[in-house]
Amino acid sequence: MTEVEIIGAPQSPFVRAARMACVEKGAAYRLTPARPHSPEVDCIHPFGKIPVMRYGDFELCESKAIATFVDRAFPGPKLFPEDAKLGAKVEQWVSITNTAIVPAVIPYFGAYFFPKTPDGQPDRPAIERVLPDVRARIDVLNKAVANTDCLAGNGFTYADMSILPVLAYLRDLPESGALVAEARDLTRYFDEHSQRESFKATVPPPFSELRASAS
Ligand SMILES: N[C@@H](CCC(=O)N[C@@H](CS)C(=O)NCC(=O)O)C(=O)O
Repeated sequence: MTEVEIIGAPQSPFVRAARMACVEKGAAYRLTPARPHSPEVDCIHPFGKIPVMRYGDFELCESKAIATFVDRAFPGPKLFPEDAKLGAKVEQWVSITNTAIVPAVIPYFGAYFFPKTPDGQPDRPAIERVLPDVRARIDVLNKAVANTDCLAGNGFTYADMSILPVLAYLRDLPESGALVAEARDLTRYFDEHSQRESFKATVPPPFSELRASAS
């Protein structure tokens, strides 16, 4: 049977979301670890971003496109519901995650995982600078799940798969972890969905391994 090949570093939240989509659909897949801008990525993504995907001779890039393909190509629960309103809500939240949440939290993650400090310690000035933005995103997400089990209605969809890998990092880092802990609804949301097999089966190795492989 043809396997989906997800190519990218497992630490990337986008790679994890694509892998979660495969697990949720029950689609056989394998992960080929690769960094952004490596030859195996550059030959599929015009800007060298991860994840990219191969299925037989079919190649694809961009995490949402990959999840959409997996959703349509395999049986199993819909990651993007057919219902017009629910489907649109999934698109809405994936878009918000990709355009307003990830860009705001990436500098915070970078200050911990790829600090440009002389001793390699977390970049405190950068952390303090971006914290208000991080706090605002956590507030938005807390409100979004206040009266619902999932981001788009009560069913688990690709909207949730997009945000959970980001939330996992926010939970793990000190300042954002404290903010998430105060955000009761978001904590309930995370605690519930982090029990899913797709989440547990895609826990990434630490970022330090990615740094070590680059040096
Ligand atoms: N819109 C892309 C974003 C993917 C993305 O930005 N991946 C990061 C790793 S988390 C990357 O490849 N960064 C390298 C770069 O932007 O040059 C997707 O959804 O797949």
